[in-house]
Amino acid sequence: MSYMSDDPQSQGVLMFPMSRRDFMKAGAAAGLAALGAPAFSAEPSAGAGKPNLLILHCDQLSQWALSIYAPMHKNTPSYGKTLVETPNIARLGKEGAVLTNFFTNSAVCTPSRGCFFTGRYPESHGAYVNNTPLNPDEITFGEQLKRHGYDTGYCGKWHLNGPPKPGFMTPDLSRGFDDCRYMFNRGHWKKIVEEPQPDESDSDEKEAAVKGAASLQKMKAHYCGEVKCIDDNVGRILKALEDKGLLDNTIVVFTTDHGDYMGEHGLMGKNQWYRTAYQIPFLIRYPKKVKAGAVVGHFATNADFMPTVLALMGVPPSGREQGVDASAILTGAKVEWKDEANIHHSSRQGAGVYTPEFDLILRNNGLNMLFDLTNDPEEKNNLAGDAAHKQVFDELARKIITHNKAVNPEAVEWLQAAAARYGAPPAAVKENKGGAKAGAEAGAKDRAKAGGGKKGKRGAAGEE
Ligand SMILES: [Ca+2]
Repeated sequence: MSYMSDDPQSQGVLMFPMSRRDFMKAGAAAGLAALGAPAFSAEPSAGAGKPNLLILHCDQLSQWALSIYAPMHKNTPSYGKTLVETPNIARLGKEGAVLTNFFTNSAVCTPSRGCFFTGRYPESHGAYVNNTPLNPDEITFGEQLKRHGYDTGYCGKWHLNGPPKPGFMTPDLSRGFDDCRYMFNRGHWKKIVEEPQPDESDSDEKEAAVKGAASLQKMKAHYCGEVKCIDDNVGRILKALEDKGLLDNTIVVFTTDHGDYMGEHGLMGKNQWYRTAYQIPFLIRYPKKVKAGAVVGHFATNADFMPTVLALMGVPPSGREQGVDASAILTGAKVEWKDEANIHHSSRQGAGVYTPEFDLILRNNGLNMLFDLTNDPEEKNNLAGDAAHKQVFDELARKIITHNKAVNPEAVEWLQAAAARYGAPPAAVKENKGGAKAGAEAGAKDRAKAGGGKKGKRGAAGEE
């Protein structure tokens, strides 16, 4: 997680009707300043009735790290505690909607961002693993908004242009985001200043097994400090928009590319198989269409974002999107809705589906994973191979295969083979680390193919 006020990798995406300059000057000045770019100053835009769009897109931010979400995880005591107060981010949820079941389709940087910006799944948009560029013919929502009269801009990390680091972008590379002066491809530049605090940690033995409770506590403290920094600057952005009279005509979205394991399952980082790195924050404020205080429990994913936000803005989709328009679940309209999130691991050795009751991951090594969320919300007891759950396993496996036939046909053969291995011994937690190793190895091959960088300290197919 990496969004800091004095940190050039801080993230944000800006879309404005009519006059980008005026909006940047008037509305997003504090936001840009918070994002590490210079402030602008001038008069507000008339806006011509069309909504502005401001996206605050953090890197590696877990739901449990935000105070509006933490109480919603009361059934998962390993991460259902408020560790840091984030009132400004909470304001977006109180004055707009908070989505409790919003997921990334892939829990690592590049593929997640590809889904978010194109509305397509990783193997379809081409950026399925870190440091691999989008296919040349992908259309981002930035490009689509530009085609429909919007001025567009992007500040911060992009990570969809291959290996260059930092790789400052130019308009010919920026995929529809015209103002790309402060848009760079990848890299993390954190600045953390420690101030000793009283020990209020209740780290458990499992966490201690990761690196030692003291070390974990320190990492959590750093993480929460960065989260607080983000929240302070979200407050500055909202105040600036409010002061200029632009807030209510601006769709403000706050989300991230993926979450962060902080000791859960004995893991650190992301890009594994468990839900907590995939179930991410998503808040949206737009009082003209989104009712204040709405808590939306329906499932939606990054691949749904582009068709959804375009629908809210009255702009047609590009026609290439694979995700679905979820605007009805935000506006409260009655709609038939399928509560499923499709998961694509960047190793291309695992694919899954999350549902309200069960999560299933099919893996090419046969170590499938099935969890009963009702009775095991922290996903500690793998039921793959359990005779009593064969019916639900088969049903979910069919969903995974059907989805992948449409968006990732190369995987269908091994997915069918994995689904047929129902009798295989269930994967224990330590075996999952083996899975992570397999993922890291596959990711390393992919990076080599893409000309990418070194394996990150925490392994598992890249560290961004
Ligand atoms: Ca990331």
